Amino acid sequence: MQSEKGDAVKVDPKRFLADLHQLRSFGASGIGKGVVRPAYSQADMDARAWLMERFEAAGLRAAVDAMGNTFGLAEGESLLMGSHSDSQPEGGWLDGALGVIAALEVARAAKEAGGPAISVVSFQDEEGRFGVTTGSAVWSGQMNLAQADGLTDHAGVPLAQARRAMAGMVTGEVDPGRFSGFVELHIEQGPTLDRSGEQIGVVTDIVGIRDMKITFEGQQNHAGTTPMHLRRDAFQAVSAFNTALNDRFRNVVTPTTVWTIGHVTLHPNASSIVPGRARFSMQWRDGDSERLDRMEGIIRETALQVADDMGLTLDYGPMLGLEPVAMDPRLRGALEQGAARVAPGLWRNMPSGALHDATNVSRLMPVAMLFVPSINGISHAFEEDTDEVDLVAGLEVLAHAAAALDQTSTR
Ligand code: HGY
Ligand code: MN
Ligand code: MN
Repeated sequence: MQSEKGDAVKVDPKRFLADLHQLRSFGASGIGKGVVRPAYSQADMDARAWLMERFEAAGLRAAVDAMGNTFGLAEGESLLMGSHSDSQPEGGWLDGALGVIAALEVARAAKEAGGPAISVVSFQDEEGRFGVTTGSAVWSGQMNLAQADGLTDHAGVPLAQARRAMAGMVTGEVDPGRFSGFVELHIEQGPTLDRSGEQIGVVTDIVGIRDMKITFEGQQNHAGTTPMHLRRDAFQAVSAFNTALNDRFRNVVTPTTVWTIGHVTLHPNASSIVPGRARFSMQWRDGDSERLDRMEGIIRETALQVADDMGLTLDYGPMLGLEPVAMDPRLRGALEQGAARVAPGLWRNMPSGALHDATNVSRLMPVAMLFVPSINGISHAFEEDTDEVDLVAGLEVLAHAAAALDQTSTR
């Protein structure tokens, strides 16, 4: 009997949780529930092979595109649900994985109930080992495959080389035209819901991002015999740049603007050598494109001034970016209805400070997202976790939305 509009698809929380823990076993770090499952790693590919089996067992057609985006396809037109199953170098067990397995459970339960048609996706390299949400960026046309192939990870491995490991799994391209929209369940990865004691966040919009590499080149030298005033020390340049930037951002940023220098490589990275080269990641995020652009100008001016003042050269890598995006009102409304049913008085509308594949997918179709709390607001760390009762609540809201958005139901 097909689910009626408004009532939820009848999901099986036990089966959902069992699959979620099974996915965690691929790349388990052995520290807490953490995982190490970077894009195209063996653990990532094993997890995708397992997902393909689960998709087929759920009556979906498994498909993998050239980037390694892994789909479970319902027949005909369907609503797409999912997220990503690759992780950060030190990842949590739920970041991305929750959305993929919750989508699988809703799709499976819907299939068992005779509808609605739900397809599932696990995008590749959402965590940006190579870029910024690379798999969905290529699928959505935000960048082409050749551009993606030219991206390299911090170790200098080109994406073209990394994805060759998955070549045997590729079945062909998946046409976005078969999907009526995309809904992504994700952990909040921040403190809001955890602090408020609420269970569900219905996302209003996703911030924009800019991400680039900056290199200062000075003079490698002896750490004992080189007087401080004669040094052209690349680390000192990064330090001076960071101090100046924090000061110059003061009148431009808001309390929700963020910027991060998360990866720094010093060359030759030795205790007794003045570093001649420093290459670092510069990333900033905000809900306003204008502000992101203004921050870019300040970053470039400040880097140039530091290089001039300290007698170093300056080089930029490619800048990658995504604009802020608002969620689709109709899909968001279905999530709000579900939240009100599942967690009355325990849900809110909120922006996403984290980036998600939904940003890219919004170029192709209506998208919406919902959050469940992250304990202590921690994510991108092995300690990332969420109470099981909240995981199941998120699944049930997704199931409500699937029924509410069902195009074919008569009522
Ligand atoms: O960085 C992000 O916002 C996402 O978790 N990759
Ligand atoms: Mn994620
Ligand atoms: Mn992440």
